Amino acid sequence: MRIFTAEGVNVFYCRGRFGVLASSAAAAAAAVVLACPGAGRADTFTVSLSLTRYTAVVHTSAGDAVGVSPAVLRIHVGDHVIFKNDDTHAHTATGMSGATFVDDPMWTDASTRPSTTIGAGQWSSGEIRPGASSPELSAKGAGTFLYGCFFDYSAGMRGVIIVEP
Ligand SMILES: [Cu+2]
Repeated sequence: MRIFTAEGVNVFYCRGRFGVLASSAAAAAAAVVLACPGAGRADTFTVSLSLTRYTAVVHTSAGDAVGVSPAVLRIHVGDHVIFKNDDTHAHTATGMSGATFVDDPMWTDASTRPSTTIGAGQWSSGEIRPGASSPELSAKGAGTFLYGCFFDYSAGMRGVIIVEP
């Protein structure tokens, strides 16, 4: 959620909606909390990784994806994501730049190093063993972020996370 103040008018943006507050900045802040359900509350989402379970090809804005559910996850800034391995061999969720799935994301061994945030460029859940889950990764900024499995990218194991303000 963000508050913009111009010419004495306070406009807020909250979970996909704009609103206007004509009161003072201090009162506006209090009003926004009431007007924006869930403001300041971070939600945690789980993405399941399994080439065995999710064989149906999902057409995303970035290209085709398999092995990830949901293939497109929509969250908000401040929310957290956990990747759970529901498969029989190890997977990762590793970030890449760009808006479409390239043929080769040019990952190196460092691309499997676990990070604490999801964002532009390189981030990763780290290697997740079958049945295990990654630590929580938090979304610090808005944007559309692509990722794939370090081991199974060429098999189409890919996903999209859309982080809204
Ligand atoms: Cu994999």
